[in-house]
Amino acid sequence: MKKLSLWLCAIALSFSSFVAFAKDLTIGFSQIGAESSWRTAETKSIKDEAEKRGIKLQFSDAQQKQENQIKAIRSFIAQGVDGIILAPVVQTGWERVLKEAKKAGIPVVLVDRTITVSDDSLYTSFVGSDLLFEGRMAGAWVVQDLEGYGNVVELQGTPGAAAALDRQKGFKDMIQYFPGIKITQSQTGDFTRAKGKEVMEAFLKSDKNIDLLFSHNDDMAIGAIQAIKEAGLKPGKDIKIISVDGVKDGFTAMVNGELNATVECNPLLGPLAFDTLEQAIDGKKVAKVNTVRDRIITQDEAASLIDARQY
Ligand code: GZL
Repeated sequence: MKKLSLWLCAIALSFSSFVAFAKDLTIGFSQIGAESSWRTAETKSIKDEAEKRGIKLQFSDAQQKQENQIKAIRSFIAQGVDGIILAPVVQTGWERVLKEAKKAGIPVVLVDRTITVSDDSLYTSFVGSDLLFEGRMAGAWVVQDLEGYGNVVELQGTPGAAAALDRQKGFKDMIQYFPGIKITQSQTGDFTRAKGKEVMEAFLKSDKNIDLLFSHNDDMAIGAIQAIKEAGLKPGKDIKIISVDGVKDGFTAMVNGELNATVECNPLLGPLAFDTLEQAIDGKKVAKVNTVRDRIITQDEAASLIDARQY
């Protein structure tokens, strides 16, 4: 009997110390904004996970501006948070503020977009998708769908964002071997529906000979679908469309036959981001890069998958 009560005490103690440990944490989260349904799904995942772990989350929405993210990080440092989660709007310009976080001994975990720094000890870890892979998957699908020949227009994401730069690079990596596939127009739609529609309208006005649209995210593709329909054309048929993200509205567009395929980019990064950050806070070694697996989803399988989608 005595042994059993000792065991029970030990288990209770270890559990309470874990809960106590997680409960006392304060984490700063610098989010880019709310430009797309993907972004709002990522924000929800991180907020829900913080709540589940009893972590106090200081949330900052940068309204797409890097200077607001830098201000937020400085404020987290001043508050003495235990860790920082950063979704970096663009790839460069982070050295100085990350040196300040490092000097303060505060680990920084990047989510969803990578950064370029001279010293990668300035951040603890990256958690997110392989954005280059996503571009390559889209490029491979386009080569096959166009059978090596066709005019492509491209809606780019936010200028300077890793998600735009890497998806564009990955796409070009694949189509470079097929000179019959030409990117005739390419412009940023800033990852938003409104801008995606506006830019697609301009593409259609200046060129009637468009076979396919490659959009760096579903939200811009959904805006472009509106523009294509208003131009009296059938999206998904007259102009094929492939995008990235795999959000619910992208699945609906595929079920409606207006989007042909999308490369999934999972935004539910909360659990992995906090696992990584808590290990770092606890002084444990963590992997520098934690990529989540993505895959391409095509129109013919969308109907069977849409009900189970979590975002
Ligand atoms: C990808 C992420 C991108 C999404 C867009 O990791 O940074 O930003 O693809 C979002 O929908 O706006």
